[in-house]
Amino acid sequence: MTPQDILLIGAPVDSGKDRKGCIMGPDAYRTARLAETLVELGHNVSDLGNLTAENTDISEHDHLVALPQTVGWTRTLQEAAKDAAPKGLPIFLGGDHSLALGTVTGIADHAADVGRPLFVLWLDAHSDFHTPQSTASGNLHGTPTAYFTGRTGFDAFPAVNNPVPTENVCMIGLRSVDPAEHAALADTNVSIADMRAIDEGGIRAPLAEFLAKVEAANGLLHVSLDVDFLDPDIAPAVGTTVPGGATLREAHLVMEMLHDSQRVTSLDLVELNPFMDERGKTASLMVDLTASLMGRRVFDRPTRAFT
Ligand code: 4U7
Ligand code: MN
Ligand code: MN
Ligand code: MN
Repeated sequence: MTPQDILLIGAPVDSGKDRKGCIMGPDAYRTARLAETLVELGHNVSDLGNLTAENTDISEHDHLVALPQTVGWTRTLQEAAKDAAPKGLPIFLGGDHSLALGTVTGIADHAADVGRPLFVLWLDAHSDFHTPQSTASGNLHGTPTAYFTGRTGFDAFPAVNNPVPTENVCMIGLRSVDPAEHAALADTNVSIADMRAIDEGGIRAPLAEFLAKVEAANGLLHVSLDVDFLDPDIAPAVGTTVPGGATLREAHLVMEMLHDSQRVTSLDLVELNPFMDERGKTASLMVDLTASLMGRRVFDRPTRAFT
């Protein structure tokens, strides 16, 4: 396994929705020994501590929850991502999913700087493809994929200089997509493996197809892992549970395939709400999944496996 320089960046973003608690996410990952686990695998790990959101002079919005704070976080995280990407593999410790408004656009600017295409793997129960106009809840953690693919309507946010083409985005695990998102996604080339597709054909095929595209384009790959990708029985530490999520084995397989691809260049761990956890089990599971992504194997595969 090739040792990597990993940068842990705490992003205690809690402005993307009404229910609070994701502010504790970064420290829960530290408590669950994320850094030590990655060091034991042979990586070089620096924990850069927690970021704080830039202040803005934007006013509160009638419908959108905590708009000024989320715009501030977006600016902060864009800079942090752009800064970190040339130095190693950043892992953004969330924080809710609105942090991806900043991380993905910052990484996209870095990709443009180095002249490589960026691909995004979105592991989530939700597509998060709302615009500030289409969201019924007003919760901005439901909007990052719309923002970083360059949909309009994000006037209060920084302009997106390098939108990620929709054909470079793959969503796996979907099982809660609002009608407005559904209609908007139909006009795009986003690859989607919803839970029915996974039930019928397995989780391996859609991921393998996407990874082949990343490989063929010599792309950078950003992975955004929302805790609710996982079934709430194994990952209860989320605000709103959506039943019928990925199993432990499916999730580890995804991570192991990502490791084998050697393509992942940045990662978000998002939506962990430690206040809702059961004796740290979700935080520990997220650490285990990150370990699989970074090269941990349950056992070395025999050279002559049964076929
Ligand atoms: B998450 C939702 F209505 N679509 O817009 C909304 F179902 O980052 C949920 O994926 C958004 O957890 C979920 O509020 C955002 C809802
Ligand atoms: Mn999400
Ligand atoms: Mn989600
Ligand atoms: Mn959520």
